[in-house]
This record gives sequence, structure tokens and C-alpha cells, in this order.
Amino acid sequence: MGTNKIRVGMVGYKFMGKAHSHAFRDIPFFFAGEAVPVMQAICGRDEQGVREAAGKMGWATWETDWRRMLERDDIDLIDIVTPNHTHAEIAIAAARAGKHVICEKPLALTVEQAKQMVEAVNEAGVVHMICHNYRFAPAVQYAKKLIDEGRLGKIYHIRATFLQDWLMDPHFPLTWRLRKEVSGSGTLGDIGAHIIDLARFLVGEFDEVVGMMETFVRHRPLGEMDIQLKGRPKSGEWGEVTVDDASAFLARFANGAMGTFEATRYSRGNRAGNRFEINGEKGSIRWDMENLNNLQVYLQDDEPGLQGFRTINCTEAEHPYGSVYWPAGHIIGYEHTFIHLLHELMEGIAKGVSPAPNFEDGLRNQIVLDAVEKSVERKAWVKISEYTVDCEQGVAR
Ligand code: SOE
Repeated sequence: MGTNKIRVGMVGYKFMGKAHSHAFRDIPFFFAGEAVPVMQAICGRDEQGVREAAGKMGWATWETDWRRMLERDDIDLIDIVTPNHTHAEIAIAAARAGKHVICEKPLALTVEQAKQMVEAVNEAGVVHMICHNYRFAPAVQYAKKLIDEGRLGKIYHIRATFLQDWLMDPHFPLTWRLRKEVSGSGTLGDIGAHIIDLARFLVGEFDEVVGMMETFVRHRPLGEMDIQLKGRPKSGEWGEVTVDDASAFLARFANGAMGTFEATRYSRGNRAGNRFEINGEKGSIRWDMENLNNLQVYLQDDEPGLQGFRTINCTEAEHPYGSVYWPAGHIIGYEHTFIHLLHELMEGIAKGVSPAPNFEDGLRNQIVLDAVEKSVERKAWVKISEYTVDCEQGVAR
């Protein structure tokens, strides 16, 4: 059987555009799968910017209007790496045009929008995925394997954080990430969504949540930020910050586990403190994105005297994706999480299935985000069962 060529059209080309473009280039290099991406077209409103990006990142053609890209019959998959307020419109239109869709997180601005997106992809019968890339770190995949094999036994706790500090200067500009109408929420949807996804992946579905959110600096000069998360003020004008600078919440899971979650842009010294610890009856695991290849594992069955957390460098051939790259111990990085995710998407398209995390996962994540916000407004626990999600195996009804 020959290899399918999946012709990709990517909308947007900044931080995530760079991560996705790099991954598309590397997939055929490292993976001999059933499908490979072809970098057919890239889209952005600024003609000079998009032309330069196309040349630099290796896209064959470029467009300045995403609608034009949907009309092209030489594109099979639309990749949405634009700010959050555009996700729903582009994804729904792409599905209706018969294109497969991958969308950056969070899926949408609201639960209602996310439901419409799930409906659109299911009605069109296209393959869909959401880009929660951290699931695809080999150490996280290995953690999932250990949990599924019952090595930790019943799970009691997850303690997850995503700590950043890029916003602490009160003169850091009011980027789109700080405007509710563009981003939906602040830390909660931007980085809280990632640890919610990791928890859903590793522990299971949420049952109820109660949270708190804070905005420490309420007015900032207008401007943007670059992909190194450095601010670029534009004019002398100031505007209002309409999202949270920090958020935290407690959770109960359907399987009885307890969770604590914290996402902040005010945690001095923490650049990307995406970490979790999971405790089960027979063992515990710890992961820290800044040491992405390592998984700390404690197993109660270990001989007394030798018990303790061991550090497993998940680069052996036995580890997920371990045999694809280098000899054991020769580590991989952040960009590889995107390579793995997009490789799974290619295989999904070849087989006609939507690999997890897909739009249904995006919707369930959006519900947790919404429930946390509701709990803050109400100053009370919010049950996930307040929301109706009628989807099963990727079919929303
Ligand atoms: C900025 O907060 C950011 O780039 C997020 O948007 C990403 O989702 C996260 O992975 C890293 O931080």
C-alpha cells in the first residue's frame, strides 16, 4: 500500500505556526507511517509577513484569506493556529468544506461554540483533533501506560501546575491573550487547559470543581508579544485587562480522585512550570515539562530500604516513540510533542478516525474551564453534570 499524502493548509504562522510547521517537516523524516503531510499552503492577513513565513518555513503557496484556502481542492486538512476567537468560525467552515481539521487549544471561547464545532465535524464526517501537545511527551505517554496497567493502583491525587512569569512587569503590553473577547479567558484557558487535558488523559473525567481567579494588574499599555513571550508596546495608549492573571481550583474526579490545579503568569522564576504529581495506592509519578524526558516513579513494591522515587529517562526503545529518534539517553524536546501529535493525526486521517485529543476532548475541556469560571462567580462547587454533552465516540447528538 502506498503512503497517503495529506495536503495541509495552515491558518496563522506565529508561535504555534512555527511549532506545527517544524513538525510537519519532520514527520516524514522520522516516521514511516501510512500518511505524510504535504505543506501546501499557509495563510495570514499580512501579505509580506505570510510570504516571508511561507519561504522560511517551507510552505509551497500562501493565501491572505482563509476562506480562499477552504475553496481550494488541493487541500485536505486545515490547521488552525490563530488566536482563540477565530477557532470556531474557521473550524466550522473548514468542516463544512469537507476538510479535516486540527485546532489549537482552547477549542473555543465558550461551551456553546465548542458544541457547534463538535457538531460541525461530526455532521461533515471529517477527522478532527485539538492540539494538547503535552500528552505526547514520551514520559507522559509512559505515565499513562503505567496507570493503565494498574502499576499505581487506585488513583487518589493529582497535583498539577502550569506556572509562568512573563507577565509580571506591570508595563508588559495588553496582548490578545489578555483580552477576553479574543482569548476567552487568561491563564485558565491558555495554560490551565493543558493541565486539565493531562488530568483527563491520566486520571479521568472531572466530576466537580471550585476555583478562584485573580487579575493583579488591571490596566496595561497596548501592544503585542513575540514568540519568546517578550512584550512589544505599540503606542502610548492603555487598555483594560479583561482576563485572569492567575487561577487555581480544586476538583473531584468521577473515579473519586482529588485534584488541585494552579495556572499563573505571576510565579517569579517559573518559565514553563508545567508539572504534575499523581499518587495511587501502589505508587506515584511526577513529571516536569522543563525536564521533559524524565518521569519520576515510586513503586511501593520495591524492596524496603531501596524504596524511593527513581528517575526514568524515557528515551529507551521500550518507551513510547523511543525507537524513532536516537540511541537511549539522547534526549528530545518540546518540538517533538508536536511531531508526535501531528503524526497521530496523519495516521488518523489515513484510517478515517479522529485520534484523541479530538474536538470532543476539546469540548469536555471547555466545560471544565466554564465550570471553574462559574464556581468563581458563585463562590461554590459546580458539577460537571450541569452541562449536557451528548457525544459518544466522536459522535455528538
Ligand atoms: C503562553 O502562555 C504559552 O505559549 C501558551 O499559549 C501555550 O499553550 C503553552 O504551551 C506555553 O505558554
